[in-house]
Amino acid sequence: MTVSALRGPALAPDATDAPDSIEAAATTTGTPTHCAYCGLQCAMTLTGSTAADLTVSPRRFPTNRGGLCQKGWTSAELLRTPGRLTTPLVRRDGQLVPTTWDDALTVVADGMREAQQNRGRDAVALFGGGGLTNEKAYQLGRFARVALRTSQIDYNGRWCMSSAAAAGIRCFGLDRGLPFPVTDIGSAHAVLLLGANPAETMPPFLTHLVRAADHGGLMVADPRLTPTAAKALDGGGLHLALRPGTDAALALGLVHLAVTEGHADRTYVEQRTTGFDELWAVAAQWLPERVERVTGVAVTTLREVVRTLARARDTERGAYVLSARGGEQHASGTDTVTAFIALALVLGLPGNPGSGFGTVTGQGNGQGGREHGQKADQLPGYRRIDDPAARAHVARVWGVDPDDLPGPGRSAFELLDALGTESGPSVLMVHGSNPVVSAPEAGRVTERLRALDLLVVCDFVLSETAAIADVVLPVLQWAEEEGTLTNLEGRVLRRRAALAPPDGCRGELEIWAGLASRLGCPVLFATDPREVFDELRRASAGGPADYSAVTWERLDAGESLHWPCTTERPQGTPRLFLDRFATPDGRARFVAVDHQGPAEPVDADHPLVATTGRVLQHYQSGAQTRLVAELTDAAGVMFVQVHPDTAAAAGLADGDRADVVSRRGRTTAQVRLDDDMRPDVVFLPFHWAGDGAANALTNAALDPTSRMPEFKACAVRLEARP
Ligand SMILES: Nc1nc2c(c(=O)[nH]1)N[C@H]1C(S)=C(S)[C@@H](COP(=O)(O)OP(=O)(O)OC[C@H]3O[C@@H](n4cnc5c(=O)[nH]c(N)nc54)[C@H](O)[C@@H]3O)O[C@H]1N2
Ligand SMILES: Nc1nc2c(c(=O)[nH]1)N[C@H]1C(S)=C(S)[C@@H](COP(=O)(O)OP(=O)(O)OC[C@H]3O[C@@H](n4cnc5c(=O)[nH]c(N)nc54)[C@H](O)[C@@H]3O)O[C@H]1N2
Ligand code: SF4
Ligand SMILES: [Mo]
Repeated sequence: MTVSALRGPALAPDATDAPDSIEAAATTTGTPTHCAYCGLQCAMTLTGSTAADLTVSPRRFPTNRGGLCQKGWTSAELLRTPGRLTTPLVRRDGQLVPTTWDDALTVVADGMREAQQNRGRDAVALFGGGGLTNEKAYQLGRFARVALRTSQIDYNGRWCMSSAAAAGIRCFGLDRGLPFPVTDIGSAHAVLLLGANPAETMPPFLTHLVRAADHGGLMVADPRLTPTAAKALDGGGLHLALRPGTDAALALGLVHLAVTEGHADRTYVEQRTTGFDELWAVAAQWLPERVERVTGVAVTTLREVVRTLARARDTERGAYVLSARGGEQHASGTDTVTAFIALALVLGLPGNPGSGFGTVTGQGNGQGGREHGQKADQLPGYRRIDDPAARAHVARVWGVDPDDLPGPGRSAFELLDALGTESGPSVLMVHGSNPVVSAPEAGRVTERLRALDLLVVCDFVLSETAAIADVVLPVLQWAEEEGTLTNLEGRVLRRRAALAPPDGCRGELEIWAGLASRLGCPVLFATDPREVFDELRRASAGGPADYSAVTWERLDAGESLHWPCTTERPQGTPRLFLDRFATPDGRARFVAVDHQGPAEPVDADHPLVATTGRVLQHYQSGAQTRLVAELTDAAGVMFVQVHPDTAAAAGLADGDRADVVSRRGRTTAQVRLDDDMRPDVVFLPFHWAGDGAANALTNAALDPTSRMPEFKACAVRLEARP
């Protein structure tokens, strides 16, 4: 797609500079809510009373300023898709057949009980998602720890934000993706985007980059010339076409230049940080010429990046460093983000009004979803499950004995990889993820899923994972249920029901309540989201992500509330770290990390680096967007983006069908030639299934801290298909 395409349909006609409203209260003319998909959580109004006649119109809101992307515009299609599940399905004689709710829940509860009786509590596992509302993410964690008393719960945020989160906690003492409102970025004259392609992944986000782009200050580090990088070049900014997996070297080289060329903010480093000397011992080794050799980014470009950031800072026009999945989804992603933060710290950006460091959260509730306890090592309020004080507090709210709460469980890939093994769970229930398509080494994961005694999938469409399940429970979608989400800025939003739930479908709160009572759990599970939210507020009180003063009423009245929002801080905290960081001494930490590079080296058999990512029209595993005709028509078929010389060397021309082959699998894709590609890199989107699944190739090498798999670099070769 071209950059000009984004200026047209991606943004609504009313995306002007008029002031943005904050949150809207419900009106009689429609239901104000937020998009079904990504973490920007664009505001929209839904009009109509049935799925068939529901229409979407964009609503002014700070994050989207009246804009929506093509997925947002077409989001109502999913509410009326013929592919909608409306009856529970149970596998009998090899076939998924319709059944009653009572039967399906009995099959699930019996399977869970039997597995736990025979093999212990950890025989049952749960897998959640960053798209679940806050209430569902919270209740899923509670269901695991209280009703099942299993430690085996994790979620797809491990694929997404875990490295950024780990680095944020390590360096700032707290993880909130953007520690400032997204609109702050709009006044900056310099923005360095590291592995982010918002032109396709969050088009309305571009409105916040216009000023930087117009001043030649938009800089994009991406192996590909993406529409975002093209926008930077259009305005006189920079594209750093680095080799995949070399971001840490890039960051350390930029730190080196900031210091040696006199751009470090020495007062800030002295007063607001610790650990600079240790980090410098590493960064001093990253001479610009060495960085150029490793990354492929010219020394002159490196110098220009540092100068542009420092100039914007010095003239008080604002400079931001923003990270997304490109640099993060690696086996060394936590260290890479740590190095990005070191760059921001040496320049004195974080915790200064008008400048800063942030990571761009991806999923609709990617922020809230990582705070409320669906993570293996976590309790609500972003507390650690191995902290005795946290256990005591949460157990009190839940009305259970802290000693009965399980400890930390396996991380997402380790959990999926253990399924159906002797020591691993034999029952899995999935909420809001499609791992057959989206997990790393998806072939291996699919084998593990098939080895389960009981796979239960809750979804509203028959995803590839639902299709191999033993029980499929049809749940409600975004516009059919009430809830809250927390967007990429840590702002809590109301998602509202615009439609009555379709016959035959049930909300997940109701499903967990039904299972808990069938399992004989003496503790009640509320089914009203508002009641669950009130309990979540109490459970989060005193934790890092404290929601105690966020009430449903305040959200409904249109207040904008960023966590932490407490009785001491009832207006919430749009900007974090202005006075102190969330570390014990209030200072941000430089941590001495070094460049490691991709886990898997290229060799003669697999000479190219494959990286993966997204296209504008498809969302994630594609289970939802592949059902929307307008999106599938525009996106076309599964492709591999290749430099013409690389294709020619493999005997391939534009439009040919090729196999991309890694040490783990093979993916079939249409060749899309692109003169701007690095000849040593190919790119594949991961939205397609079956033969076209990019995750047949990827490498599940895990980051030692975050347990994030290496989605963004594996060694491959191209083969022409006969
Ligand atoms: N259309 C669309 N939008 C989405 C989503 C979607 O599926 N579709 N998903 C949402 C979610 S959950 C997320 S997490 C976000 C993700 O949002 P982004 O992070 O913007 O998306 P990606 O395409 O995964 O990766 C961004 C870029 O990283 C580049 N890249 C690859 N390898 C490297 C590397 O080693 N270093 C660097 N610096 N860059 C590299 C890729 O070429 C790609 O252009 O998008 C959200 N928005
Ligand atoms: N190769 C490669 N693989 C990747 C990535 C990459 O960049 N490259 N990115 C990774 C990232 S960042 C992410 S976030 C993951 C995402 O990948 P997945 O975890 O597979 O996420 P989705 O495709 O969003 O899956 C959501 C499923 O849940 C359903 N669903 C939506 N809302 C709900 C709900 O409220 N309840 C229930 N029960 N179901 C619901 C949808 O219909 C869909 O079938 O993919 C990861 N995989
Ligand atoms: S940018 Fe994200 S939230 Fe906004 S309309 Fe598109 S998918 Fe929805
Ligand atoms: Mo994500």
